[in-house]
Amino acid sequence: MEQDTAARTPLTLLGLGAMGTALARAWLAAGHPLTVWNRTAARAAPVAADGARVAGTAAEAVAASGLVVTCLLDDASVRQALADADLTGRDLVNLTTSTPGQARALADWAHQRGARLLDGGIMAVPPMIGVASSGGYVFYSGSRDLFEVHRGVLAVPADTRYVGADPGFAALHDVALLSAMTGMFAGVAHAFALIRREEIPPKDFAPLLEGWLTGMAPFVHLAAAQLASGDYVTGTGSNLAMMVAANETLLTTAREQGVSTELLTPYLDLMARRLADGHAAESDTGVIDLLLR
Ligand code: FVH
Repeated sequence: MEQDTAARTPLTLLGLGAMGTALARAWLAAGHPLTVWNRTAARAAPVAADGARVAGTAAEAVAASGLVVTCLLDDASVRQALADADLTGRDLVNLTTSTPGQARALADWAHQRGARLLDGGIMAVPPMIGVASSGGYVFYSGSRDLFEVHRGVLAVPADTRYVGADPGFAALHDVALLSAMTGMFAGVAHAFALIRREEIPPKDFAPLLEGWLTGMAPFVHLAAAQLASGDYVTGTGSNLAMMVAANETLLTTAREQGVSTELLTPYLDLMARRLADGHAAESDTGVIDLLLR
């Protein structure tokens, strides 16, 4: 995180939920003059006590600063909040979780109303905001020049990662990482379910899970190299023929332990399909091709 003490940019923040409040506190702590608005006015009281100016309406908040950040529930709430505001000449930074398509459409919508838009995807939870060592960061996409203009103030709450001129790219990176996390959580849920009825303390099992998942994580680099070359065999240590055979053990163990296989079977079925298509010597990188429609 950076903190440009020489230039304390005034800015407006719409949205004081858990994340918006954390962002507000970080900017106030760094000395940036901050105007805030929240649909439920009472939620502004804590940041007002920290020095934020509270606007009565979203339009009034937008009028207060050239840089306007939105951190609201979803795309629809951003459109609603900005509906009556004059966006002429404003630089909007949308930190609301969106789809790539929503981000692109919002950039067009903002442009038609005389504003420029950067879209962001927050890879952090509220306690990580404003904490330099937390590892949290925010993806940004849209105009590189616009990003550079506001880079200093945007870097106050969390590190920044610019990922391209396409306004949808921040959302795409965000959702891709969240999707991978969802798959990991599904695996963790299944693993805990397998041991749940045994005398294995979950607290003893948790470090084993963490270590194994951490050890397996570098597979992403093999997958990336294989996708780049189109050769899914070179570098493969565990081939599909072996893994599909081993998958029977995973399924049978689940049944023995009285655990549903519903989290496992979608992925195992794809592996079996790829094997049936004649790719026994590959890693499971080929499953990625089966997902593309
Ligand atoms: N909190 C988290 O862990 C994640 C981390 C990654 C990024 N997400 C995204 O950040 C956006 C905001 O999340 P949040 O945690 O602040 O969410 P809430 O605490 O539920 O606050 C929601 C705010 O949105 C306002 N709001 C909702 N609907 C409307 C509307 N129609 N018009 C205007 N404002 C609206 C709500 O206002 P109120 O309920 O207090 O009146 C809150 O300010 C989000 O995209 C996450 O996916 C957070």
